[in-house]
Amino acid sequence: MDLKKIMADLEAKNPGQPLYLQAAKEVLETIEEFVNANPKYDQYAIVERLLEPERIVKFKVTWVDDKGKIQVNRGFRVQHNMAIGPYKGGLRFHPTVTEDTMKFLAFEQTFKNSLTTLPMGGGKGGSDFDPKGKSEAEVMRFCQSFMTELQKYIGPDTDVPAGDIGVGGREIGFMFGQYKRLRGEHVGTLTGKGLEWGGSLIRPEATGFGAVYFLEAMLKTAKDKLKGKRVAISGFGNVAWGTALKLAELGANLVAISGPDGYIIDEEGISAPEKIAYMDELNATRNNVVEPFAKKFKSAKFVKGKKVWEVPCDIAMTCAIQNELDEKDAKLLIKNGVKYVVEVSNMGCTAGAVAALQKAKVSFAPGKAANAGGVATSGLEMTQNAAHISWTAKEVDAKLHEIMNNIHENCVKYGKEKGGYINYPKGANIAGFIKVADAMIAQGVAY
Ligand code: 2IT
Repeated sequence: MDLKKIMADLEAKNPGQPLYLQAAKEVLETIEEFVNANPKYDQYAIVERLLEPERIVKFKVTWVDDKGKIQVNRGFRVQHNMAIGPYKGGLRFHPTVTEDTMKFLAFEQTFKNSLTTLPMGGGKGGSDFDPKGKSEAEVMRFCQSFMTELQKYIGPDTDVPAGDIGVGGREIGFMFGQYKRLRGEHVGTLTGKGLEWGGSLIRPEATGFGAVYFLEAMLKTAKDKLKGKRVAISGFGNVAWGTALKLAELGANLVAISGPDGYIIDEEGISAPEKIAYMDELNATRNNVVEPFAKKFKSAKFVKGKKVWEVPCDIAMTCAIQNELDEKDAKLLIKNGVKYVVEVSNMGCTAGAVAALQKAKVSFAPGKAANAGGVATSGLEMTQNAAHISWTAKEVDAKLHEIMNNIHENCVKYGKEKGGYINYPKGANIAGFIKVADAMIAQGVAY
């Protein structure tokens, strides 16, 4: 493959989409050598085909706010690749959502879902709707309007959305209700459902649990231990919450969490059940501020307007949003002795940050590997729905753990370099690519 030419064509075809170009470039640079060593991929133009989403649906979402004013938002669903299973991926409601955001996330999702070992293709959707400050009735009206359009394009064997930033159990409930009303079917078209109506145990915790299982595997490979390690994470949403729960259970010392308003440092550690439960409570308000945490717990201090990456730590985990850790942050973390950086948000680090971390031989896990536990557990929810059964928490957790260990093994298999350093992004991208690429070849020139 001619990387330069492919990137130049991609830039020309996708003007004003820096996130998509960033995600694509990272993958292309890491699979180049592998693709060139296996000529069948060029022969079938797999790379060029993977760079074009199979379908992008873009639609208008109108709704009436509590004051009776009509609001207009944009809705999206990017159906990126269906080679190994129905499109699968979350819905994000956040003011930063654009077609670019959706395309990068759907592209990442295809590789991530392939890594899970489960039969799921890649998709992503969402809206620029901002849940901040909206009443429950407004959120419900928005979700109903959004689903009225989206339902034309999804189904349990075609495309199965779930949550992401701004979309939790409440929003999935409103959307599921509307889907059921319009289609007259109670099926597993959405994951992240409530337990009483088709949801899976452990799904709310799964992204964070999976990331910590992945981290444990990284530590084990480096002959190191999680217990007592000083950890800083960004965010206080669903993903940060699950991460904090598992870190506490395994004896790590979580000292910092963050929000868009600044960060919280708590030298007593954020491991007490009431502290972690309060993260979830704060998130549920959708007010996007972490400051109240310091008002509630005496040992916690709020640092306004600063990034959490200035806190000295052994382990840093991004649990908020894309590009939240940049090159400057990476260099400060390195200076302060960081050993492991785990992307739990999708593309949490900028390309400059990843390069700096790898140059300093910091062990770095990309989101598509480390955060795959969320979608993997969604895959387990789909299986339970299709078979009309429900597994126990222990059963789901054991499967999740096994999946994360498997992803880690695959990263090591394809990412281990001569000196022993593990290039996790390379390993994840190659392992994810192989399954999708080979399925595309087997299925002929379909997409
Ligand atoms: O980024 C992700 O993998 C998710 N938001 C979860 C997607 C899913 O289908 O559970």
